Amino acid sequence: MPLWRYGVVGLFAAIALAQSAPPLRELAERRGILIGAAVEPNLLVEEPRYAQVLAREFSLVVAENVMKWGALQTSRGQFNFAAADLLVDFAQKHKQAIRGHTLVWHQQLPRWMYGNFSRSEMEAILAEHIRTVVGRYKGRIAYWDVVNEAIGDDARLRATPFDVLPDYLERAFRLARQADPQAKLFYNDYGAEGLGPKSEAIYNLLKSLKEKGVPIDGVGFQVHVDQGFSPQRVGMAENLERFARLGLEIHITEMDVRLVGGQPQAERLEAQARVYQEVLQVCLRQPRCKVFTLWGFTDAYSWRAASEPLIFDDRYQPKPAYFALQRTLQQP
Ligand code: 9MR
Repeated sequence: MPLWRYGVVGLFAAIALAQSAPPLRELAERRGILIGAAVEPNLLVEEPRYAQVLAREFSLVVAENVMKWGALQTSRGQFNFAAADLLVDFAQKHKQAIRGHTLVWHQQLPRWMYGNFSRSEMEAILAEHIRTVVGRYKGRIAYWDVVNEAIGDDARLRATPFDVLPDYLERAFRLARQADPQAKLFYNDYGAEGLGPKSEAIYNLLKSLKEKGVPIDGVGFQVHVDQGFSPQRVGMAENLERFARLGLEIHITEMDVRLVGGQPQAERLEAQARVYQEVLQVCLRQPRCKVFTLWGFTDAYSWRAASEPLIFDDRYQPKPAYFALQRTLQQP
């Protein structure tokens, strides 16, 4: 029975144990993977505890918002890198790898992007953005989410302001490759963890990009789920395997697990821990799965804070989900 089940004393014992065990990043390194978290750089400055836990536990960081188009290029041709730079400097200081998120997405675009641009204007806009952003961090960002969520929940390509450029998807990958030949380039999406029409559409898209020689190195599965999620039920291992067979590297990119339903809190936390554990196991068993990233790390600053989806509570105490990851990384 897990220690936290033994009330307050057990909880403190569990915390002491967690703190005496090596941090997650060290355990992950032994298993040949990186463990990551999404970050809001202002908190690195404002909240010492946030920075401390992030540096101790994680070997990869990704910007939750500050590297999105709308944050970087608020008006055309004017780039604001202050917050993104802060994150990159922090990561370098703490020997953390960096995921860049994200170059082409239909959301969080600045208003000016909705102007009626001609094909050649859009060509120039896309090229300038990717060259400027990827070029700035050349050699420092290991992975870029070049394209995010291009396939809708109806398994078809979404409508975006980029559509005036029919080949915008492959063009974005080629531009990113030119701007930083060392960075590994990813397609990233949610709701595609298991077998189903959406993951099928993504599979077909990436397969055709690969066949055309488009420089794409990997696929990111976000895993925004709730505590009822079962990787087995949706065929997650089989799904990842078919992407692996395309020669793609696989990352878990944005995992969080919402608490739902009316069970007692202790049971909900245990169910949440099981979901984290099972998804990590799927990753560890897939030789091409190299990165396991959470969308934040403390419930205090989750985009879904009310449903407590992360592995530290809002006072930075490790939750059962933390211990589940710790245990799973230690299992042979
Ligand atoms: O967590 C991000 C939240 O703070 C933003 O308001 C939101 C804007 O749409 O984006 C969230 O992050 C998303 C990520 O960039 C892409 N995948 C889904 C994430 C959760 O919505």
